[in-house]
Amino acid sequence: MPMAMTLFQHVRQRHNADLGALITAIADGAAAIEAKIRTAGLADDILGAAGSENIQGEEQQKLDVFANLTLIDVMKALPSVAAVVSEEDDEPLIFPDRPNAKFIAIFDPLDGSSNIDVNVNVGTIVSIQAVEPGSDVRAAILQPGTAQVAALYVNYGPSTILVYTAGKGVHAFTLSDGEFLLSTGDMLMPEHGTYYSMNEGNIGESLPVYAKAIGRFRDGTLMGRKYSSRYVGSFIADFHRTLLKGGVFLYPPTKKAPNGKLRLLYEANPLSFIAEQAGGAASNGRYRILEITPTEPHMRTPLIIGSQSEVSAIGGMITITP
Ligand code: AHM
Ligand code: MG
Repeated sequence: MPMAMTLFQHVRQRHNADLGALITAIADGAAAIEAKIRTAGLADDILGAAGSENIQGEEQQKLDVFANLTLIDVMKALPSVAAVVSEEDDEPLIFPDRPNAKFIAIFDPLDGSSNIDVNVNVGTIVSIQAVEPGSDVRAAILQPGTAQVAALYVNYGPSTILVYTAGKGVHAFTLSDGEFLLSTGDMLMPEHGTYYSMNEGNIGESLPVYAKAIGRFRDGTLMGRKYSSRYVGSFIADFHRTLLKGGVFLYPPTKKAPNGKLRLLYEANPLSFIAEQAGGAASNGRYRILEITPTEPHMRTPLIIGSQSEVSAIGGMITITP
């Protein structure tokens, strides 16, 4: 059997060598994170809390810290990277004296990290934005998601899968013997699915229109068929299922999180880019996610993401709600 294409070969062939080198460096970091996750139960220094909090006031897990430092190390080694912005760090890290750098990498090193201790999927999410050489890097961080040149996530599940887009479709690579090999090219999200995915514990804490929408998924009056519920509580796991099976994932505003819980720059934007490239859609209930102009690097957004039909059906209910 011929050897499947590697990630670097794929990105270089369809895009360019600089982007290929950056995505490959991130993939190398992900392979190192994967190795730690696989043996987490055997090593004292990996499971559990690190004893610190990140900028969001969330307790950092030891693996959060490891994943963050690993990704920063691999990216900072590349002269094409002007800055990195991480969920785990208050301030962007801007690399001085790189006048020709053209990428800003914005990432959530280990999403769903509260699931690590119970051996449930976690993920890495990265958004890669363009920056004009010589321009103001700090200002360029706050661009709408349409400025992304690439987005990727890694799903550390039963197999470790990296899914990326750089504006020419969505492609998945499976980690095998330290190398990410093409496993599914040109992925398309089904036009509709059979699952809705939401933390239903929040249903009474959110706007009534969301409870109505969920009720109508359940009784079949929204889409003409009844939906089942699936919710892992790890965004990457919930999104990956939605990409493959269709349907919708939603994290609405709640009393505790009035702007939603998920972060625009390193959670909603990259996965919205991937969703759209696969034929799906993403909105905050009223606007397309990719057109929202961020006001700060850690800003949050409500999110409805998945197949076109379900995302627009919920959007339609919100629009007609005064
Ligand atoms: P994290 O970045 O701190 O891990 O938080 C994000 C996670 C997502 O993976 C997931 O979709 C969401 O939080 C689940 O939140 P909840 O537990 O409120 O349902
Ligand atoms: Mg996260």
